[in-house]
Amino acid sequence: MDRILPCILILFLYEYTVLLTSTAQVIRPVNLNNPVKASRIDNVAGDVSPSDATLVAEQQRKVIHIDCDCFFASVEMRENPALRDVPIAIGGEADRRGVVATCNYPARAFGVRSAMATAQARKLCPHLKLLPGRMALYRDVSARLMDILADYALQLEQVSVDEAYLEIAPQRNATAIAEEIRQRVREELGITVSAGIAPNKFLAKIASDWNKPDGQWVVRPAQVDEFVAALPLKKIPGIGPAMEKKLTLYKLHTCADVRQWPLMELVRTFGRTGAMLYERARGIDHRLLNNERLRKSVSVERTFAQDLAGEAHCLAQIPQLWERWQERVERSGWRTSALAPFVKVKFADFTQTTLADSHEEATTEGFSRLLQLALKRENKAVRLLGIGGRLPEVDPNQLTLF
Ligand code: TTP
Ligand code: MG
Ligand code: MG
Repeated sequence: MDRILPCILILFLYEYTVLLTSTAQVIRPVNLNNPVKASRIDNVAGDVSPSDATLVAEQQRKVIHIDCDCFFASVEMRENPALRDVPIAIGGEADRRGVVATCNYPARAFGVRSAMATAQARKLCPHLKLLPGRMALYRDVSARLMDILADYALQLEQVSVDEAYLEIAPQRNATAIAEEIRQRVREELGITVSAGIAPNKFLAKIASDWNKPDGQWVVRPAQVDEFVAALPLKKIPGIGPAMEKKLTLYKLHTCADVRQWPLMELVRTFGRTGAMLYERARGIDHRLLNNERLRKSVSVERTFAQDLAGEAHCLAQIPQLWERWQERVERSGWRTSALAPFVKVKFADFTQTTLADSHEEATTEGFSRLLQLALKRENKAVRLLGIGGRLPEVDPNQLTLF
């Protein structure tokens, strides 16, 4: 019996790791639009003082961190809305010494948490409803989420199954983008996410937790100092329970406490973590986004308030979809001519069909032809229409050729 617990734990951790590695498929294309990378290139060229250029670029950075709210549980609640108001957890059964992968917010009100033994969770919340988990479904939702995020990002770094960083162009309105992302995820995926907006990854990650669930928080450059000062050190990614204990021995609890220590002292006492703490305590994080996900398509879709009946009404939607699609293609950096068009139709009874033709042109006429064919498949009213273009299959190593 004693062997079962480690086995279940390992199984869970294994699934979790597989999930992360399989979804975080990454490439590194050269993106000259990225202001941060561009500034580094300037530095190498020696046109400007390196420190000045880096400083300006970093102050201008706009990073958004997105994290799903109680991710596995959210997907389960979407699949069965009756679960929304009852405490649920995803995990192994208590009699098999299972652990909780996650739980919804009603369960959290009872103190149930991720990685807690299910037996303990049941003690805290006797009417907890336990679900076994559906990894394939979560993986699918995760991939769709990343597709949505890719529409807005100059660079995208997926860090786990339910979270990612986006670097957006400094001149764009990050608050509005985060709002749009959250709304699209709600409408298209049926789950909620929270967002943090800040000049760097560290602050964006902390900020996305600030107004969770279903919220967002902005840390503007002028607010960084104040935002960070009261932050407990255990909130800093990379500070685990052991390091927290050690910091407490030195009476270090918040970032303001750390600021009292000279860099050398921090490094002597805490090694590399000390150097990291010196920067984070001042809201500094130079890390760039280092992964960009290879996206597979660029698409837009619209769900209608009232179902559309008849081909003519559906075709009349193409110009508007086309306009939105063009904007998105432009943002993605691809050219329309490189994309193989497809249309998606969801009917009133929620069945759906997708029709693609790599020989068809991605033009309004091309999409109209595809749509006419797709509509012939079913004689039903239409609930949703989408158009999109698939990217050519490329070897990631060859991507710099494009
Ligand atoms: P998290 O983002 O850490 O947690 P969460 O999305 O469930 O809740 P929150 O609203 O606080 O962000 O993890 C994402 C998913 O990863 C989570 O839904 C289930 C899975 N997971 C595990 O399987 N084991 C774990 O120990 C943790 C922390 C998460
Ligand atoms: Mg989450
Ligand atoms: Mg997460």
